Amino acid sequence: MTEEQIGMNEELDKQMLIIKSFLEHLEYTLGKDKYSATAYDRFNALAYAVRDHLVERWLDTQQAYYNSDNKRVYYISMEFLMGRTLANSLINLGLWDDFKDAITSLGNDFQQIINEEQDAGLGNGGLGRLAACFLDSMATMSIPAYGYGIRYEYGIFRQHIIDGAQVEIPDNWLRYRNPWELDRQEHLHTVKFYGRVISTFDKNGKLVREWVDTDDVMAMAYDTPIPGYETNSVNTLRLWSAKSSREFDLKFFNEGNYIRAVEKKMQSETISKVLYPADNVVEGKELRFKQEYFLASATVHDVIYRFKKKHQAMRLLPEKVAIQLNDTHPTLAIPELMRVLMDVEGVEWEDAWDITKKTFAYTNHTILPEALEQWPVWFFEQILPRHLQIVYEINERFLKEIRERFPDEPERLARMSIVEEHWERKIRMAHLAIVGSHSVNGVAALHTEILKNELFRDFYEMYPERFNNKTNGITQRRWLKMSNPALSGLIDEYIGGGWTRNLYELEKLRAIAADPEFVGRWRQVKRSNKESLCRYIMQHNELDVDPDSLFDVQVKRLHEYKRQLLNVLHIITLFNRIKDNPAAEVVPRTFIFAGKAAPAYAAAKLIIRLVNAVAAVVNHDPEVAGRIKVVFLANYGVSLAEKIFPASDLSEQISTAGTEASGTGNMKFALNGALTIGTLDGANIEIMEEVGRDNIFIFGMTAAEVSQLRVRGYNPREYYNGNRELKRVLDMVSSGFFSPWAPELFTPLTDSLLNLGDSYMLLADYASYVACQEQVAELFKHPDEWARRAILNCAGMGKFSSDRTIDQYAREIWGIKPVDILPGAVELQRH
Ligand code: B1H
Ligand code: IMP
Repeated sequence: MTEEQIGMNEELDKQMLIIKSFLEHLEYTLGKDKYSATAYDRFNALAYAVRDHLVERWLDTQQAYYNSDNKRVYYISMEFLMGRTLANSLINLGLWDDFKDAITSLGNDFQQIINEEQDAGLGNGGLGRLAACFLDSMATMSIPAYGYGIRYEYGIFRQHIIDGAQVEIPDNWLRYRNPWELDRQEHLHTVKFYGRVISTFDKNGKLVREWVDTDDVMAMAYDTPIPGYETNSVNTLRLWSAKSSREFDLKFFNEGNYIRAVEKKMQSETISKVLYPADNVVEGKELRFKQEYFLASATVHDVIYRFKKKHQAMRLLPEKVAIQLNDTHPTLAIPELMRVLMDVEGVEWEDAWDITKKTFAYTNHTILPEALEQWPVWFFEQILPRHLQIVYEINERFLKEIRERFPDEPERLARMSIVEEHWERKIRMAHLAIVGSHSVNGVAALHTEILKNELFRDFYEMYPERFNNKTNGITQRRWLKMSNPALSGLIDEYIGGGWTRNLYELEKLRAIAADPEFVGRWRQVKRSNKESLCRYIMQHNELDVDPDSLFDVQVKRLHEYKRQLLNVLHIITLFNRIKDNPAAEVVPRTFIFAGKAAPAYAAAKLIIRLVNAVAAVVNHDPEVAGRIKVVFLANYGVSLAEKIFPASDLSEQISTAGTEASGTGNMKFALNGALTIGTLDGANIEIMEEVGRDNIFIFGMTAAEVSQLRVRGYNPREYYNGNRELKRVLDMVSSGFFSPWAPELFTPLTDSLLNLGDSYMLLADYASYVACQEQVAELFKHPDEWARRAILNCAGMGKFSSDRTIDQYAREIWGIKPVDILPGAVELQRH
């Protein structure tokens, strides 16, 4: 046989093995034959076949971590927005082509099977997706890491748009099987709630606390393997599910009330039922508080259990364990570790506190006041009485420290106290997180400066060495290689595939950004991605859109600070200009929106209705003649995002400066060759630094100007009265031009701008936004120049790989080194 023939034979063998595995899973795991198998069965059979490839590396990885005994990191987060897993796993394993060919050869539509998978939507938006990107990067970089979260039975709701309004449908994603998870019946921890604390003395005369008469809930582990890209490392995402404890409440039995006893057990399982669907807003509900403690407690148990397999002395904990808190949501882990160290392990306060501070690090993701967690003291009194004692003691010692450091500034005590004393007493979770950690980081340079100089200024003055920045990033494996195969293929052809592991290699594109052949190919790719999105829009919105029009896209959670409404004001402005002068030359644009509003957030839901109402008018106006169209795509999530970014020309990142901590969608757009129109907010600033001021459309006030204007006194009416186009637009909205059937429908929106202070200063930025959009339109008339700048944007994205972010966390916060996983090295030991 020739070498070529041998190669072909090996390929065939590989394919035969894949086919065999797929068919066996269909038959033996799922109990189906080709007659009874549904499309979803085929997806599951495929997923199991892929999972089999992960398991060996997974066991090897875990064993290698155990043997090396390197320091490990625990990333605790209330949210992991993973999206789909199948295609991503195949790409990370390097098995995409083999599986595609094998499954297609059986007469299946591979893409259709992939589309059968449900999104794992266990998160709201950026914060949850960041956690998912971090998992990918940590595995790719062979960092011994674990994700810890909650296995919500219902993820983020599915959004339907009915008569222009959002309708929420429960996301019962576990109703069908989840082939990626393995339940770990043996990893079961008891989480205590309620009860009371008794103090006694042990035989040495030492004061000991016992937390008794508790209501217990079991936390059961479900593990999902997280494969790295082109590596043997497979890490673990462990999600906790609430199960009732085995002991029934004897009281009910004695009363003969068996059903009541079972009911009570069932109630405890509600803890992991549902994800709270508000992004950047806290809902101060008791169930949420219990969820947070449930995650914190089960995870701390697990950390200690694993640590103790190798070590006895608790003071070694910070040398072996780093715990990263994804915002304050898991901060109860701090008093929980203190409790376990003292009440269970017998460690003295001073040592326990030293261990705790060295172990924990806290990431802040927002400065919005409505998103800063403060839990009523009475929640603690009832639900976590022992933790309240501990938090009080932490606070007393902390206040003493402040008094010593700043003896002449008594006002500092109230400002910095962990306990907020006004009206209802509350625990400020951010203060607890800062005091109990050795590191506090923001998620973009500007955001970290705001933390240091404004929100946490007092703390920065006291502990300057704790504060540091870690600008967010995204994984290029999912957000370019997987979701935009045409563009990644083109990039590979010109500069090779090294960018998948080192995103800075995209810099090589700079040299060919004006190369006519490359630019031509680049434009073809964008055009064909836009055509697929057109087909999607036709299917879902029954709207015909022009793939040659400028795709102007704002996709993200609906929130007033993100200013989708400012975008709408611009659309109406263009509409008016066309109506005034139908013959004028207009650059055709398709405005694409997508995003979910928190179910209780009335203003955000009304903005969705306005977008759809404006769409109804604009899209069918004969004078507009299709030159501008407005589309709201329902049910934005990871999978829809993967379709939209590759097809976008213009990325809208228009939050009021100083409000968006970082943003990560901004990075995904630019990586896929969209130009950004944005304010100097969050990571937009760093994107501008990387791509160059000439290659981004910046408008509006800076964060400093926003603050100054607020201090001077902001009067939105000045802008309204001073700008005829703006006045006309707002008058149309408030007078029912877009809602003749209910003329007052949208007045709450104009009221909030004109009469309630326009908190996010849309009116102040309107003129500058509209002018900037004129520059956008002008540039779009020169498609090669547009493409050149888009290429330079892509070329400048090196910094925004989550690999870079994770490398900085690992070196600068965790002190953790990678552990190389040699394939099969430990296999012999295992058997
Ligand atoms: C972000 C949140 C958030 N910041 C509270 N804060 C939540 C706050 O359920 N809750 O109670 C949920 C989410 N989410 C986002 O984090 C920021 O707004 C983005 O700017 C940032 O890019 C992202 C990741 O750092
Ligand atoms: P866990 O994450 O602590 O459950 O452990 C995961 C992996 O660590 C196991 O699958 C083993 O590979 C390794 N491991 C844990 N405990 C032991 C042990 O006692 N001996 C050898 N390997 C262990």
